[in-house]
Amino acid sequence: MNRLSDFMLPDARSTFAGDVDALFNFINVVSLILLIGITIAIIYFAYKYRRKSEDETTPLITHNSKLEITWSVIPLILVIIVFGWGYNGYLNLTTAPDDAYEIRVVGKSWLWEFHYDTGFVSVNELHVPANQPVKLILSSDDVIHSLFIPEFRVKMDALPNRYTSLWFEATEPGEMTIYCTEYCGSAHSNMLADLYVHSQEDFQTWLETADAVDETLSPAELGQQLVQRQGCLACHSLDGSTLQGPSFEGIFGRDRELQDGSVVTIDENYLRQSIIEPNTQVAAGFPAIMPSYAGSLDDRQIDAIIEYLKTLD
Ligand code: HEC
Ligand SMILES: [Cu+2]
Repeated sequence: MNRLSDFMLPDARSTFAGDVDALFNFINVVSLILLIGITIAIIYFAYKYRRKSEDETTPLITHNSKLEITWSVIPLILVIIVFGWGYNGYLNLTTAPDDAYEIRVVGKSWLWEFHYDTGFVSVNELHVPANQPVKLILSSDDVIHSLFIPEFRVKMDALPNRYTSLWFEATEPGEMTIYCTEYCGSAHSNMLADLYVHSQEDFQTWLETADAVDETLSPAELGQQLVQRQGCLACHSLDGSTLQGPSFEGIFGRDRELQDGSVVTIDENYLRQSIIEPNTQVAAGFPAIMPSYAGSLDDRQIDAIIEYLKTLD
């Protein structure tokens, strides 16, 4: 924190973050003044009107109109200011400009998918242009999630079977973290995404090349990249530790006991099936919570992931 406007909050990096902070600071300062004033008055009156002798009687006071009107009207004015200011901010926050660039966001237990107008989908990675309004249209595949970008001061629930939206305009390029702020199950705290704010030209370049295949990568290298980018590591470790799902360490060729008690050897077909239709063969001792990647990974990408998993021994 190096400015008053950042008090208790991360750097403000969207066009309306300044407004949100100003209101937040106003409420804090007013509360502080009232707290100090009322505390001093209580201590002072307790001392001034203390009982001074045994036979002193309390005077009978029923009311004092001037005082009562003052202590009703001052808080009323403060509350009206906070309401008006907050309502105005709320309208700004909920009304996206018509020229906003739209991105579809889907929350799943436990990853974030971002769908761009080119058809490209990125997982746990959101790319946006700076100095241009961006509108996120959110929904959830399962339970309620909530998307939070602290630096932009925006947060919105992602609900199953209903769309919600939020918008922002980033003031400068940079990297930030997106959080899920609705407790959504055991890997809730891993449900993070990286936010990349590019300059407008860089964003166009990124969008045009995002789904281009890097021909210089070997299948295993492409697979490694996909496993990192598709959110697999939120649930699968590479070091043998058990997260939500079994570790990928030494996975290929291992025996796998399934929920129905049968034992299979993990081969290419098992891996492929696990990625496309995870719930048809659920590993014993694990919940059937893996999202299906059918439709979001093509054959070439699935082959690459299998090649990569084979190298992990
Ligand atoms: C939300 C958590 C989650 C994510 C994300 C996830 N998985 Fe899974 N995965 C699981 C769970 C839980 C299991 C075990 C239950 C089952 O077999 O369905 C599993 C099972 C598997 C298996 C079978 C492993 C074994 O030892 O039997 C493979 C292979 C697999 N996942 C691959 C992937 C890949 C590749 C990705 C990313 C493209 C991925 N998973 C993303 C949760 C997840
Ligand atoms: Cu969540």
